Amino acid sequence: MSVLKLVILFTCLLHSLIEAEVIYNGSSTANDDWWKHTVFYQIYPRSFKDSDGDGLGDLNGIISKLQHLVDAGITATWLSPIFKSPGVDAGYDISDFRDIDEKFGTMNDLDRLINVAHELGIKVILDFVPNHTSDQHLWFQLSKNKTKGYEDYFIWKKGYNSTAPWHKTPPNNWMSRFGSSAWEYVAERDEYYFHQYTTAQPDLNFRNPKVVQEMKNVLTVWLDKGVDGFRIDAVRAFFEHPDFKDEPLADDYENYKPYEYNYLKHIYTTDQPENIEMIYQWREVVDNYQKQNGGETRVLMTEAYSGINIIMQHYGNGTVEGAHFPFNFFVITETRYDSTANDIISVIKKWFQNLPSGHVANWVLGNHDRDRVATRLGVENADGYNMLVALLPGIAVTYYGEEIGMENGAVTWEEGQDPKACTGPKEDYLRTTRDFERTPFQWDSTVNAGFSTANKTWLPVSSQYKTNNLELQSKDGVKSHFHVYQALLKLRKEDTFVFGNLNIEALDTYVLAFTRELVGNDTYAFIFNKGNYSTTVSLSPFKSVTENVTVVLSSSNSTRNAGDILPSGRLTMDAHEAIVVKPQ
Ligand SMILES: *[C@@H]1O[C@H](CO)[C@@H](O)[C@H](O)[C@H]1NC(C)=O
Ligand SMILES: *[C@@H]1O[C@H](CO)[C@@H](O)[C@H](O)[C@H]1NC(C)=O
Ligand SMILES: *[C@@H]1O[C@H](CO)[C@@H](O)[C@H](O)[C@H]1NC(C)=O
Ligand SMILES: *[C@@H]1O[C@H](CO)[C@@H](O)[C@H](O)[C@H]1NC(C)=O
Ligand SMILES: *[C@@H]1O[C@H](CO)[C@@H](O)[C@H](O)[C@H]1NC(C)=O
Ligand SMILES: *[C@@H]1O[C@H](CO)[C@@H](O)[C@H](O)[C@H]1NC(C)=O
Ligand SMILES: *[C@@H]1O[C@H](CO)[C@@H](O)[C@H](O)[C@H]1NC(C)=O
Ligand SMILES: *[C@@H]1O[C@H](CO)[C@@H](O)[C@H](O)[C@H]1NC(C)=O
Ligand SMILES: *[C@@H]1O[C@H](CO)[C@@H](O)[C@H](O)[C@H]1NC(C)=O
Ligand SMILES: CC(=O)N[C@H]1CO[C@H](CO)[C@@H](O)[C@@H]1O
Repeated sequence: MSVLKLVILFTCLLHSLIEAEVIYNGSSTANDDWWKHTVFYQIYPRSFKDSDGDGLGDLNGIISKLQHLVDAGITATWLSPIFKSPGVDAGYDISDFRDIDEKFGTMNDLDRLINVAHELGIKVILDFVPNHTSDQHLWFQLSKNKTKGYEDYFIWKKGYNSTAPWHKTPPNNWMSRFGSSAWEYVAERDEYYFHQYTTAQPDLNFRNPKVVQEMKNVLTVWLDKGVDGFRIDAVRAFFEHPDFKDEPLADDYENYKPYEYNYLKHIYTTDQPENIEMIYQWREVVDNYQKQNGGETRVLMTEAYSGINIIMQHYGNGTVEGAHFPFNFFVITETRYDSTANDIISVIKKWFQNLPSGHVANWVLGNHDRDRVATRLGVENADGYNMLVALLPGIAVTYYGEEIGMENGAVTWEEGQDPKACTGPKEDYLRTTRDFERTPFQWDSTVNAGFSTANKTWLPVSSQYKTNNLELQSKDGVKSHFHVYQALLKLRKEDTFVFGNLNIEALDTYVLAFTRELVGNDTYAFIFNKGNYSTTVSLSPFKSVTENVTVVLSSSNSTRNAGDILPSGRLTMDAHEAIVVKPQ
C-alpha cells in the first residue's frame, strides 16, 4: 500500500470520527409570520433609478424597477431615507420627518410606490432616523430662540467656564463621529448644542417626554400611509449620560489623530441603557397600531454596531418585546478576505449561542456604510457568500447590487459626496469615504448603466458597468451572479431551509460546509471553498449525507451543473467554488 493510500485511509478514518456540530435545532414556528423567513432588499434611493434625468434616483425610478425585485424573488424592501432634508448627510439630516423630499418625488409618488409594491407582493419598510434632526428643522429653529415648549427639544449646555466668556470652551470633550468637537456654539442662547454627526444635525433630547411623543407620532404618520415597518437608524446614539463627564482616551488612541472620533472611548455617548428602553416603546407603538387597525405585522429592525450582549437586548428583555430583529453585522465586521472556515463558523455560532429563545436570526453582508461584499470578500467569493447568508436559518438582507456582484465604484475626492469623508482632510478620503459602495445600480450597457439620462450623475457610475450589469447577467443560458441569486431565493423557500436544523463543520482550512435537515424533507448540504486553491474534502461528518450526492445549485464560476452526481467522500472543490447538493 503506498504512502498516499495510507494517508487517504487515515484521513477517511479520522473524518468518519468527526461529527458535524448541530448549532441550531430548527423551529416549527419559523415561518408563521411573513417577516421571519424573508429576504429584505435595501434600496438606496439616490442610486437605484433616476426617472427625471436629474442624475439622482427617485421614487418613480424605484416604481419603474419594482419588477426587478419580483424577478429576483424579493418580497420585502427597505428604503434608505427619502424624507425632507437639506442633504448635508445623504438624507440622514431630516428637516421634516413627515414629508418626502422633492428630490425624490411627492407624497403621491410614495403612495403609488406602496400600492404598486403591495400589488406585486412586496412589503415596504421605511428608514426611521431618530438620532437627530437637520438644523433646518422647525423644532431646532424654535429651540434656538427658546420658543416656549421647545427649549429642551435638543441638548443645550452652557460652555465650560461660561462665567468667563473670554475663556469659553465646549461643555466637555465629547466628539462628533465625523471628527472634532460634538458641540456647536449658538450666540442666541449663549449655549452649545450637541451633535453626534455634522453640525447641521443637532441631536434630539430623548429625555424630554415631548420629544419621545413627537417621534412616536411620526411612526404613526407613516403607518397610516401603509408602510410595513421601520428600520431604525443609529440606535447606539439616542441617549447620552446625564452627567456630561469627559470621555476617556481610547485604549488604542495612539493610532488616531486627536480630532478623530476613535481617539476617545465613547462610554457616555453610546450604548446608554435608555436606548434599549426606547426600542421597547416603539415596539409597543407598532403592535398597538396592528391591534387597532388590523393587517399584518409591522416590523421593526434596528441598526447598531454594539457588542453582542447589547444587540441581543434589542430583541426584548423577556417581559417586553423589542425589535423584531436587530441587524446582525458580525458577518461584516468579523470576517475578512482571508478568514478561515472556522472564523466564519465562530461568527455564525456566536449569533445562535446568544439568540434569546423564540427569536429569529438574520444575516447582513453589506450596506451603505460598508465596502461592497464583492470588494471586501472577493468578487470570486460573491456567490459563495450570497449562498451562505441565504441558506442559513432566518432572515437575509441584500444590499442593492449584491445580487449582481457589484463591486465598489471609483469616486475621486472632487466627486465625493459623503460628509464623513468630505468634511475631513483630503488625504483621509480614500480610507473614510462611503461613496464607493453607493454608486448607481448597473442596469444595462447603455449610457450611465441605464440608471439616468443626465450628463452627470450624483455619484459617478462604476466604469465596470459595461461588463457587469443586470441585463448581461439576465441573458438566458449564462451562468451569472444574478441567476445564482434567483435560484437561491427559490431554493430557500423549501421547508428544509425554513424549519430545518443547522449542522456545520469546517472540512478544510478554507472549506466551510453545513447541512440543513428536516424530518420527512430533503436534506441539503452547502459546501463553500473560499480559499484560492482547489482541495478534496469529505462530507462524512454529516451523517445524513449519502455516498453520492446530486448538485442542486453551483456558483457562477463552478464547472458543476445542477443534476451532476458527485462522490461525497472525495469531493474536489475548486478555488472559490460553492455548491448546494442533496443526498440521492
Ligand atoms: C438540540 O437538541 C438536542 C436534543 O434535544 C439538544 O441536546 C441540543 O442541546 C440542542 N442544541 C441546540 C444548539 O439547541
Ligand atoms: C423663533 O423662531 C421661529 C422659527 O424661525 C419664528 O417663527 C419665531 O417668530 C421666533 N420667535 C422669536 C421670539 O424670535
Ligand atoms: C476657567 O476660568 C478661570 C478664570 O475665570 C481660569 O482661572 C480657569 O483656568 C478656567 N478653567 C478652564 C478649565 O479653562
Ligand atoms: C423589561 O423592560 C420593561 C420596560 O422597560 C421593564 O418594565 C421590565 O422591568 C423589564 N423586565 C426585565 C426582566 O428586565
Ligand atoms: C491565497 O490566500 C491566502 C490566504 O487568504 C493569501 O495569503 C494569499 O495571498 C492568496 N494568494 C493569492 C495568489 O491570491
Ligand atoms: C471566473 O473564472 C474566470 C476564468 O478563470 C476568471 O477570469 C474570472 O475572473 C472568474 N470570475 C469570478 C467572478 O470569479
Ligand atoms: C448635456 O451635454 C450636452 C453636450 O455637452 C449639452 O448639449 C446638453 O445641453 C446637456 N444636457 C443637460 C441636461 O445638461
Ligand atoms: C416537510 O416538513 C414539513 C414541516 O415539518 C411537513 O409539514 C411536511 O409534511 C414535510 N414534508 C414531507 C414530504 O414530509
Ligand atoms: C455512486 O456513484 C458511483 C459512480 O457513479 C457508483 O459506482 C456507485 O455505485 C454509486 N453508489 C451508490 C450507493 O449509488
Ligand atoms: C450608525 C449610524 O451612523 N447611523 C446613521 C445615523 O445618522 C448619521 C448621520 O446622519 C448617518 O450617517 C449614519 O449612517
